[in-house]
Amino acid sequence: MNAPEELLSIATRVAHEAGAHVLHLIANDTPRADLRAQAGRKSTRTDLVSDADRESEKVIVRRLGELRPHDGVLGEEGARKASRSGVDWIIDPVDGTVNFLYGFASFAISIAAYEKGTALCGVVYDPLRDETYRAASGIGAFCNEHRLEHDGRQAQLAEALVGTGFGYASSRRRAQSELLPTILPQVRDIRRQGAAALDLCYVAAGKLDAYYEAGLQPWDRAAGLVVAAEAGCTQFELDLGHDLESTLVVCRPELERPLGDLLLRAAATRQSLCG
Ligand code: LIP
Repeated sequence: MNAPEELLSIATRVAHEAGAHVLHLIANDTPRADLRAQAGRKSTRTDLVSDADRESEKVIVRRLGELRPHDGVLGEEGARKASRSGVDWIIDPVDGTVNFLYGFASFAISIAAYEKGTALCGVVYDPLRDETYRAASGIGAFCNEHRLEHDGRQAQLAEALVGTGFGYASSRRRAQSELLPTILPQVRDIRRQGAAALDLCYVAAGKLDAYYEAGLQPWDRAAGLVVAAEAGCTQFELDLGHDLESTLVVCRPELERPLGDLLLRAAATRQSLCG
C-alpha cells in the first residue's frame, strides 16, 4: 500500500529521528572549526560532506528499510537501492551542510517519496527550530500543525522578497552573480540562506515570495517541491543560458509572469554584456 498519508507519517517520523541524531552530534558544542576540519570534499573544495550528513543518511536508510523494505532509495551521500514497490525515497540527510559546519542556523533533513516520478509526499525538518514542513498529494501542506496556503494577496514584484542560491562550481557561481545586477534593483531584496529545501518551504509558508536557483540536485528539491505545490505555489523551469540551463523557479502564483520575465531579461543582459 503506497497511500500518501501513510508515507508522510513514516517520512515525518524518520526525519525527526535523523534530526535528533544530528542535534546530538553538536549537543556537546563541538567547535565548528573541528567539524569543518573533519569534513570531506565532494565536487569542489567548497562542496563539503560532514559526519552528520553520512550518519543522518545511515539513520534514514536504516529506518526506511525497516518500515518500507521494498522501496527504493536515492540519497545525496551515496545510498542507492532499486525499488520493488514502485516507491522511491529521495533523501538529503542534511540540506545546508556548509551552514551546519559553520553553526549558521539554517539546515534541514529532507525526505520525499515519489512513485514513477509522481510526488507522493515530502518532509523538510528544521531540527534547530523544531519546524516540520510536510505535505502529501491531495492532503495539503503544513508547518507543524499550521496549514500552508496562498494568502489571497496580489504581491507586486517590486515588493517581493526573493530567495536564491549559488552552486559549487565557480563557472556557475560567476553566471549566477551576473544575473543579480538586473534582478536586485527590481525586487524588495534577495535572501541567500544556503538550504534549498528550506527556501522552497519558506515560499510555501510566505517567508519568501519567490525562490530561484540553477543546478539543484534531486535531493535538494524533491521534498520542498511537494510542500510548495500543496501550498498553492507555482513552480516552473527556465533556461537562462550556459551554466543556468535548468533554473528552478517557485513563487506566489501572481509573480510567475513578472518574475519569469525579469529572470529572462537578466539572462539576456548577461549574455549581451558577458558573452
Ligand atoms: C545546498 C543547497 C543550496 C545550494 C548549495 C547546496 P547541500 O545543498 O541547499 O540551496 O545553494 O549550493 O547545493 O549541499 O547543503 O545539501
